Amino acid sequence: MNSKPFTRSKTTHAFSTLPPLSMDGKSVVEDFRRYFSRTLGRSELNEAAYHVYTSFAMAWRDRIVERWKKTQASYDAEDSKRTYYLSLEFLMGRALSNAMLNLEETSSTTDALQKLGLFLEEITEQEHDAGLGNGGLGRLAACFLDSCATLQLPVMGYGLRYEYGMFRQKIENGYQMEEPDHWLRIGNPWEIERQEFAVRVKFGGHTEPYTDDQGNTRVRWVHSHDVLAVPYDMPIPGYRNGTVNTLRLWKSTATDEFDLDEFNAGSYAEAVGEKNDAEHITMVLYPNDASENGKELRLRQQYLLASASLQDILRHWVAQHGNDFSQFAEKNCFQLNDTHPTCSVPELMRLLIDEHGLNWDDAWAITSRTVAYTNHTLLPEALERWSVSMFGRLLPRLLDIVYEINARFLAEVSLRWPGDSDRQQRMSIIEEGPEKQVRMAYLAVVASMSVNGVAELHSRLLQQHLFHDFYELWPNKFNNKTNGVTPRRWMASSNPELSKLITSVIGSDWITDMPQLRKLTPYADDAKFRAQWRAVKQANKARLAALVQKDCGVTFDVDAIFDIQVKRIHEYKRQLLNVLHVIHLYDRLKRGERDGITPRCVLIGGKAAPGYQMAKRIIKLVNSVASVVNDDPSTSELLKLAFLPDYRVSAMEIICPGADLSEQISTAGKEASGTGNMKFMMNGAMTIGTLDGANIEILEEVGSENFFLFGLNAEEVEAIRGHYNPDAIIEQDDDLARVMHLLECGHFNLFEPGIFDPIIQSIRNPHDPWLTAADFRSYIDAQHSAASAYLDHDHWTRMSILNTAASGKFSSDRTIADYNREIWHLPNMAQ
Ligand code: IMK
Repeated sequence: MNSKPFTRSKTTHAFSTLPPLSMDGKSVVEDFRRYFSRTLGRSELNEAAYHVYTSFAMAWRDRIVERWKKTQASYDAEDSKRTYYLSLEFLMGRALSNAMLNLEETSSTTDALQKLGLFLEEITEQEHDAGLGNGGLGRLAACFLDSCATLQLPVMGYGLRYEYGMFRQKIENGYQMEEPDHWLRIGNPWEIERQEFAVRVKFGGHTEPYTDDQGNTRVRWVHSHDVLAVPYDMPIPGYRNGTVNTLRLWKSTATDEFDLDEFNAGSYAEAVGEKNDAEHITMVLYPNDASENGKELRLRQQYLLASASLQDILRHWVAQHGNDFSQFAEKNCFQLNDTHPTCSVPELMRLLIDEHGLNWDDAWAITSRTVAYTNHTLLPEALERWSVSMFGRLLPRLLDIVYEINARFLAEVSLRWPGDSDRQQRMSIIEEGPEKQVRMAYLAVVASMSVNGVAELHSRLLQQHLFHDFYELWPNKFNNKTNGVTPRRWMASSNPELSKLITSVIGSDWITDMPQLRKLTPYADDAKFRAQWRAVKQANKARLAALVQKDCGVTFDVDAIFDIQVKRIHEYKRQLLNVLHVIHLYDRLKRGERDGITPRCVLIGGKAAPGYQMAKRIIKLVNSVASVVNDDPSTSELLKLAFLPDYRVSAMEIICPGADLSEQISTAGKEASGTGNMKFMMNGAMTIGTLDGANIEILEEVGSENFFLFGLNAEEVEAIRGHYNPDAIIEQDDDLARVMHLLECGHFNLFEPGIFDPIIQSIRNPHDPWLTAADFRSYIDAQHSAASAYLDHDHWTRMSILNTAASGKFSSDRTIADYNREIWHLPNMAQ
């Protein structure tokens, strides 16, 4: 690439010794004005809200860049061990308010802005969410980066710079409509393009043996169609500690070579067409959460990330150590965010062997000591498999290597279990059958030094079921890392009033030491503190009600219980069970049963994968039930239901502070962890939930008297299969029978007959994997307890305080400390 350094005299190092920028609000705002009027060339403040945001962000970026360069220089100087977090998704959300919080913005900024007639909140509102992820898995990656920078660990994220992030969801006539999310259209002030580090990535072609200068037989990958991967860096500031880490995102472009033959034959357009193909690779995020789709373009994305990132890391290694890889495994770690970046395993082998001349054993010793794999789901439909024929066509050299890894692995299996060919077949990385498949999860397990699940139950189920054979072979590889979320974004930034109240009684150290929240426990008995706590919650509910009014046109009364379920729409998450409860309440109200009914506002939000028909129908059902319930004057005083369109990170920042009740109602054994559950808990919501994922640990921390538990546990769910009879359950339960009758007689779809038949059938299906009818009764009972508990405001507020007080475990700082202590072993790098 064009990375020739600028010829310079000795005096030009003055470049790197610019005086530090002042953090004073007046100086920030001065810089903002200069960017606005001179760099962006704008004049009327009120005509260009977006440019106001951009120039304000640029002023803050300058202050981050100084710290960023220092941090990176210190990592290079120390030559410390590093971890690379490889992920196809980083759901970053907005950056500006996070940057201001972490750099310790002072109120003088707000004052200086106000002198110009500008309000900070209006400015931050202009920023478009960076929605480069689907849900929990992508947001976890973002929370982890925040914690790594806050704990001052040398960790770098590698991902893809999708031109289009998660689609924008519109609701028309109750149905989900998808619109493209062109988040970069108006520019992104938080990224720095680094053309000088662009790398070439190969696709297609074939492999051939050759003899090198020393007479060794080696392999080369030839006649490939190459694309160029260009990195864009985003800063990840730690919390008030001078550390700024890096998230490096790759954009694919064409190499600047044209097919000269085609070009000269007059096929100019065809020659340029190749450019187009290359640019498509990072065009759009696949919008599937916890399900795979097997498309070739997705495999191209996965390989682009793996190859570009590893080439980048090896280039950096060689620049510092030359071609000596003896210390590489001690100094590097690759954490795979699910199997999506697992091409990194054969790609690291390829680069070490083909490009750097190592032999197989040395390359494998490095790979199998540096790679670690996190599994994020047990759902079979989400386990990635690539057809061998497609894999070999696109990545011929990698397929050779995968076969070699498998052959050596199966030899190890047969030494451990001689003659057990069943087991060999079960454990093979290549699944035999009419269409041979590469099992990416097995490849990841075989190559990794660590395999972890994301909550205690999930990690246990991985060992007992999905990876049982591997657990028997290598019990020590397996471990748990219960997820967490960052308290900076999810409390300090999104709930400033609650944070202030907490800090007023226990000081501010909790922001980086969440277990300190336990000090709030005695304040649950303090009437004055409870009144303050409740006042904050009511104000947050008012803010949420305003959002619901604006985006749904539904009026929420802040004195009602706010009952909220926001997450991807998926059958296993059982939004349907939630709707059945709403129908049940509606039915009771219509029958005049008002005693003991607590006014309730139910909010459901989330996106359905565009190809997931059942999930889309559930959205339609929510909207249909909502219009009947909200429009009926005999029920709407006491019961409201709203579907919030376009649920995303910035919406959650308003939602979780205003929640009373958090719905975590998945079929036990199906939700690997959940992380929304943690955000609600920290902000003082009570959980109604099953014994699934991290709910179990939430219950353990807060105690069963402060949690509404219901439903079958994971063992009972497995035990019921084969003799589950939903029709009998419905017949024996009058409430459920009435709910089913309202659905079946078409009460919610009078003008669209039949549209909910597939949903009704799924509830009545004895093979319903999600067991909706099985948990109905205990769910209704738990909801009833929650409603009664809410009527005693004082008691509820007590429980709310105790939930926040018990939420310390669910900080991603704790999770990252666990990863570091047990897997990464990185030094703390105080700046
Ligand atoms: C999610 C899980 O569904 C959540 O339970 C978990 O909290 C979160 O990951 C973070 O660990 C997307 C996925 C996935 C598997 C595949 C794909 N698991 C999760 N999102 C594509």
